[in-house]
This record gives sequence, C-alpha cells and structure tokens, in this order.
Amino acid sequence: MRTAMIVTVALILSAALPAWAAPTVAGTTNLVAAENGGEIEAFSSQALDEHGQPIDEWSVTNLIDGKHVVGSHTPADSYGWRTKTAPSPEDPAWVVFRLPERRLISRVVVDPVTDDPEWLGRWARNIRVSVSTDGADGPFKRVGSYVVVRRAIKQSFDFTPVEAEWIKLEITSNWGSDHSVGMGEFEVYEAIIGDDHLDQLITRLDSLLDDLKRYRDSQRYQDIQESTEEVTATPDTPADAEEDAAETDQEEAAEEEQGEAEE
Ligand SMILES: [Ca+2]
Repeated sequence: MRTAMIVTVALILSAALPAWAAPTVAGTTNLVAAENGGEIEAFSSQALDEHGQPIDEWSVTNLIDGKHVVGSHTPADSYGWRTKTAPSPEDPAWVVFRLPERRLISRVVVDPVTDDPEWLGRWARNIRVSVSTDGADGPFKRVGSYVVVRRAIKQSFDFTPVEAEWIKLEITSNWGSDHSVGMGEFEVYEAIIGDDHLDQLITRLDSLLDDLKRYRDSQRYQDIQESTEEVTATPDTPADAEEDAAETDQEEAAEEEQGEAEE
C-alpha cells in the first residue's frame, strides 16, 4: 500500500517536472551555422587594416562559416575571428549570435584555432556564455563560464538545457598576447528531449561519431606538429643529455619510492 503510494507520488512528480528535466542529449546540427540560418547581430570589435577597414579574412562572421584552420591548412578567405585589442574580464571581447528561432539548447562547441599560431598566445582562454529570449541587448542569463584549453581541438561545453534565441559569447582572456584575441568557430547545439530510446541512441551515436572525427583530426594535427618539430629540433647538447639522465634518475627514484609505499 505504502509502496503504491510512493510510486504514485513519484509518477505525479515526474509528470509535473518541466520538459527540460526529462533526459536530453545534444543534437548534431549546429544551429548557429550561417548555412543553417544563424546570424551575428553585434560584436565588440574585429581586426582592421591600416586604413581602418575590416579585414575579411579575420571577420567576425568567420565564427559561423563552417570553415576551420586544420594543421597547416588555412581556408584562403577565412582565418578565424580576430579582435582589435586583447580582452580582459572588465573589457571582454564579445559576440551576440542569433538563432533562426527560439530553441532549447544545451551545448556550445569552440574551435580555438585561427591562422595565428598557438604560440602567439592569441587564442581564446576564458569564456562566458549567456542566453536571451528577448533581444540582442538582453537581458542575458549566464549559462556557464569555461576554459578553452590551448590545444588545436574542438571543445564542447554542456549545460542545463535552456531556451535561447540570442547567445552571447564573451572572451575574458587569451593565452598571453597583448595584441588581440581570436577564435576559429563557435557552434550551438539543440537539447533533444526524447523518451524514444532508439532516437536517443541514434543521436548519441551521431554525437560520438562527431567526437571521433574531431579526435582523428586532432591526432593528425599532432602528427603534423611532431614531424615538424622533429625536423626543426636541434640535436641534444651534452648538457641536455645530462639533464635528461638526471630527470630519468629522479623519475626512477620516485617510482621506487611509490613501489615501496604500496608494499
Ligand atoms: Ca570559421
């Protein structure tokens, strides 16, 4: 009797839960891609040439053009987005994107790679993501603050599903450059609510395939970098060799200690 009552209460409660509390998965269509109707409605700045004119190759619209810098390949007309100045928490670089219509979203994906090499320190580091259903001027509701790692891979950031038509990306820091900040691509994905397990499974597999492709691309990029480093690396000097030997000794000693501790 008591069990039946608990079950009934649980059923009523679950029926009363808002839609987003149902199991969701991120969809696989980038809602903010220009080819899917996504737009940029406002932004803080973009790189200018010596005449004060925007440089198309560094235009803010490159964030949603579906083109990526991969390894040594840079699309001829799209280097990524580069700002005029370096960002700070008080004066972030920002972009307001608009979806074709209001949607429930739960994931953004950042490709930090631009034509500026990683070592220049211009790639985006700390970002904030906010959403609005009112307009490009907000009010905006913060969905998360994230760190984009300094690696040439696309990075996913998931959050509780939220209704959005306008999405504000703020970049509060880069990796050390006082010149500007840049980003290759910004993507937004729908939260798909499904009770149908097969639909969910298909969506998850689609998502997994995308992740695998990203992983493969990043591995290729690493391979290219490593082979470049091998070619350009200077031979070890005797001092380097001694250092290496000392490090190895230390590592071995640490391992031995750990082994003893485990015993
Ligand atoms: Ca792009």
